[in-house]
Amino acid sequence: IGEQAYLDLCKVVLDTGNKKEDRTNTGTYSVFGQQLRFDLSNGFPLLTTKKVPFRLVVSELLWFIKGDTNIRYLLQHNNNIWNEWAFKKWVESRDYNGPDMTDFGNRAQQDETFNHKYQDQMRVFKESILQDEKFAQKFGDLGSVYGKQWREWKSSKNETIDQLKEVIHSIRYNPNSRRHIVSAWNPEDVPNMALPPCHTLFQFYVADGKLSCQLYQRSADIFLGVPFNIASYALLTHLIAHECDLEVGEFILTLGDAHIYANHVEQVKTQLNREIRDFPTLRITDDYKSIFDVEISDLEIEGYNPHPAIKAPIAV
Ligand code: DHF
Ligand code: TMP
Repeated sequence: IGEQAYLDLCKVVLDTGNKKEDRTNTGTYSVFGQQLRFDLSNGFPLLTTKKVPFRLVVSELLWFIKGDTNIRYLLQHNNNIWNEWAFKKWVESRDYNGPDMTDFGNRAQQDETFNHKYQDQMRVFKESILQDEKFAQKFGDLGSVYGKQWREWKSSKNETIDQLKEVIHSIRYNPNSRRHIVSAWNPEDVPNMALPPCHTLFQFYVADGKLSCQLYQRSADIFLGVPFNIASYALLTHLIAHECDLEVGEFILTLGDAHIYANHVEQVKTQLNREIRDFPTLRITDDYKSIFDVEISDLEIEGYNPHPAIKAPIAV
């Protein structure tokens, strides 16, 4: 339960994980099929054994909720977590005429000269997204990713399905339903996404006046992605509970391929040597009407006293 379960999972993966090559050519230690549970009434699950930047979790979740798939909104909120996947589309396009950026993720880590060139191009890219609306439309969009599937799933009859609105309606008016599901995995659309959804499908459950949520995550970068995913879905559960006048229950994270990248092993070992602290508390200001109107300033985390951040390269 809680943060200890996360650290235990890290240990299991380091001790028993399969050594497995992967799409990014980084190499991983991996296990298949694991579950973490968080009692949301026992504090907000923002990990304390390293600092997890809550403001980035918030702006990413509000971006999903808006149905936005363009990184421009994230950049406007100084959130850089999706840059590499939009950048990749740009440098592979005909519009790009700078130095060759093939395999930039790995080369930037191995070759200092190349890294400077990469940083320069990334700076140009970010400025163009922020300052040039046309450019942003063309190269800031990640395709039919989360926001699109949550809010505007296109049916074969060309209707639009707002899964998030519908699930909130069913939680409120038919709480006992076993069909409170939102799926981001749209097989027809997967080829049109910068990255096929890692958090694939989630389900809500209401009992005893409490709202619980379970997420199926097909692929889990345990060191970088999972701490964000836990906080993000815990926050979503709080927002929907608040909207439906429910208390919060549990967040359950079920993992498919749960992996630690080979270049995160030292960082994970550092984290495993740290003492767990109490989880912080989430405060939602009471003046917003609906989840679709929530603003970043409506959400605050109190009593967060984590160990320092630990840097690690992300596999692209
Ligand atoms: N690819 C991979 N290989 N792993 C991921 O976790 C991942 N996550 C994505 C997109 N692609 C991915 C979206 N979510 C960071 C965290 C979550 C995330 C993307 C990136 C990240 O780099 N976190 C850093 C801090 C970043 C910052 O301060 O800007 C961290 O230390 O938590
Ligand atoms: P894949 O598509 O080859 O599985 O690569 C996706 C990588 O990103 C994988 O390491 C999992 C990680 N990831 C997360 O852990 N959480 C996330 O929210 C996202 C978007 C990605």
